[in-house]
Amino acid sequence: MITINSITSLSNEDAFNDESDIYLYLTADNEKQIDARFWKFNQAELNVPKSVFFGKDNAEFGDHFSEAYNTLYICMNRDIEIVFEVRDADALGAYSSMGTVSITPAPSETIILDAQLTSDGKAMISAVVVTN
Ligand SMILES: [Ca+2]
Ligand SMILES: [Ca+2]
Repeated sequence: MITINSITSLSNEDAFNDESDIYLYLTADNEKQIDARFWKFNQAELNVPKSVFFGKDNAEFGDHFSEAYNTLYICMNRDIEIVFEVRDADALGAYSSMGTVSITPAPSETIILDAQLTSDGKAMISAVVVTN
């Protein structure tokens, strides 16, 4: 179970210091689970955590969810790698990576990312991953 609480931009990735248009690209075992269709926030101010709710803000597919939620239930094999990548969306499906956080939870483990810096320090992720 993966709950995404918030994403914070720490870097303006667009030209002329324009604010990043952040979304989360999440893979489990190299399979895409979450992308800009689920949630995106355009023009995210620096250092302001943005709460993630699927379908809200600037999600590319709009709000097709019956209620506000931010938890994904996926079937995971043991010891698979989950990669959280924060991206700045650009035109025509292009993007700039704002770094990754990678975890490989053990069975029955709870991993809490509490404003975890991404690999290049351009964003922070708050999320909780619980495995059975
Ligand atoms: Ca922008
Ligand atoms: Ca952008």
